[in-house]
Amino acid sequence: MIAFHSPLHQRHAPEFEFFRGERVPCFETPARAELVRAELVSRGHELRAPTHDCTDVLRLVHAEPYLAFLESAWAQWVGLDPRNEGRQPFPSVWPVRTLRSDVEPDDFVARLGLYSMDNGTPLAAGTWDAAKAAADAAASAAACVAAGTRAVFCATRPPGHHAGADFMGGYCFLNHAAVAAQALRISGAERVAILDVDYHHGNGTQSLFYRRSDVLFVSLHGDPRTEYPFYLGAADETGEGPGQGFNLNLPLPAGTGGGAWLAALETACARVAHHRASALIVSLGLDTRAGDPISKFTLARDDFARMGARLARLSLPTIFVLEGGYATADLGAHACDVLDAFEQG
Ligand code: SP5
Ligand code: ZN
Repeated sequence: MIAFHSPLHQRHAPEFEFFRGERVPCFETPARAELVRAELVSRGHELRAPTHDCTDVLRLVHAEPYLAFLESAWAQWVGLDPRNEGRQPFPSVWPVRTLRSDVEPDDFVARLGLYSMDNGTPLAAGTWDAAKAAADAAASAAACVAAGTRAVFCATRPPGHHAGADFMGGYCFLNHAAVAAQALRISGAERVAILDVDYHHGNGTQSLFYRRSDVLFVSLHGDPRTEYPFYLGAADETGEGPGQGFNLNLPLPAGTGGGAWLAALETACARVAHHRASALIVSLGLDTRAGDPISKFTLARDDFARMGARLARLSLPTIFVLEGGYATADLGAHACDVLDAFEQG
């Protein structure tokens, strides 16, 4: 399978995040994409650097002020104090209900809060370069599929599915799956489906397409009553206005194993098939594996090949986009098990 990857992904390298009130090393590390890249090479997949600049598509997915903030955020942070070069910025205040979110404060940390959904998404010097390269990979993958390629994988990081029109969150900055979907629409696909199999609900992707019927969003994830991102992902979220009926959430309890997960995948695939899409985008989170350090499903190694085989039976041109997955040592194996089974299916 063709796999897009850039050395720029390594440049997003924050050191720590907060976990249970303490600083801990980031779960979302440069090593993740490197290990996936290495496994792709060893299994004979074809690696390519991104070929397309996604800028025009990015403007249709994300709000201009958010893009402007994100692109210059690190320079602004260091501009406040040269010693900030060795410090990570975190938001500490957010415009929740009753507060205004239509005015950009001058204060940097206040603006960071305006454009963040959590304090768990650290920014670093190379964040923009890494995320932009991942969005370029998504646009490049869409170009491949539009030209007739059966399947493409974006071996990219940071992940993207928690990022919305004007906010970052959940280790995500730019929504690459949404970029791929929008790029496919521009290149002539009338209907596109996004299937999100990450452990965490893809709140950003859902929100971007919630009022649209051309892009179906289907997600299997940990029940938000107990799992991140908590405030979106319930089964009664079915779309709004013209998008009514084009959003399907299948929340599953923490502890769900391969059998129940694959049964839910069957329901998800039936909905995708019904959409009669001309292409599929899979938000491929691999944090569903038993033992993932921040997630609570218990899929076994073999379940990833089963996933790939089932997705192949949809018989759709498919773009896989890497999302989460923090059991880093097995990440490449899990990704390639999905892709290899897909290609054999
Ligand atoms: C792309 C993706 O997978 N993002 C996930 C972001 C999750 N951020 C919240 C992490 C908090 C972990 N809490 C886990 C408690 C385990 N005992
Ligand atoms: Zn996740």
